[in-house]
Amino acid sequence: MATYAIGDIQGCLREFDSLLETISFSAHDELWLAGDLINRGPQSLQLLRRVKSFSGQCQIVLGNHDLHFLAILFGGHKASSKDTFEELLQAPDVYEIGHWLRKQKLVHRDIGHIVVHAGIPGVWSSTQAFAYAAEVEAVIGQDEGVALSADELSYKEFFAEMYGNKPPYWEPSLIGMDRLRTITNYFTRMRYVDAACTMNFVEKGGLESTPNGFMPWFEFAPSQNLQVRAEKILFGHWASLNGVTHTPNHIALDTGCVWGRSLTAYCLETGKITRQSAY
Ligand SMILES: [Mn+2]
Repeated sequence: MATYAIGDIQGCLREFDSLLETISFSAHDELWLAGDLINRGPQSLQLLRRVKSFSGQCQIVLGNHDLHFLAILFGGHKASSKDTFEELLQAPDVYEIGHWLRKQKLVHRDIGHIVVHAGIPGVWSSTQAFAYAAEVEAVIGQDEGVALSADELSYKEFFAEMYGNKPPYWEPSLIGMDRLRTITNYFTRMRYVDAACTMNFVEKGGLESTPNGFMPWFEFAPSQNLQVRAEKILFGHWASLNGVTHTPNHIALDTGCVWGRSLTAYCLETGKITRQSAY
């Protein structure tokens, strides 16, 4: 039995299938998917149907593109001209898929590893990160028709108000949608942060193009009252890193398959990396 983490598939079903074949993925193995399962690539609908059929042996964390689809389906937003999941939105099973997808997590942890789409800010311990993720997961994964108190948000309200870059940094005193949006942005959109762990939402380059006053989130030095994180972090989202972080405890899984490069599988037990070139 082995556990494999795979980064941003973005609808690249053919490469995903080929990669599973190369690693001889079997019914005894487990798959961790680091989010952005869909969008920009060609087969979002078929990819989600395939992954949904694996549910017993697959851990999924949500990425910004997955949340974007949910915000269109449940939050009243419109697709943009760059989106490629029109077939998914028109599918007869789109609501079944959407309700299943919104029950997935933002972070998952096991055997000394954490998987997350973008990252975990250095101002949070792992325990805090899981508690904050649970606050968002409780809202977006809410059971249909559940009775809410006046100060509780529904999942539809969350998806309606999800977009935005503010507040750009964490404060424990944040409440309501500002709090949930900031938590969600750290887990699903973060790349560079400054010394106050303020997110930079503009730059998307690699390590060599780090903007002045910022650093990659995984180089943020935790404050003295935070323990050094015990787990290795597996993350996607940042294709321009092309798998390179220069730190042994942060594994970048997004190697830009949808941009014509490759899809990466990382074996948690052995550390072995397997790549499938884009077709
Ligand atoms: Mn992403």
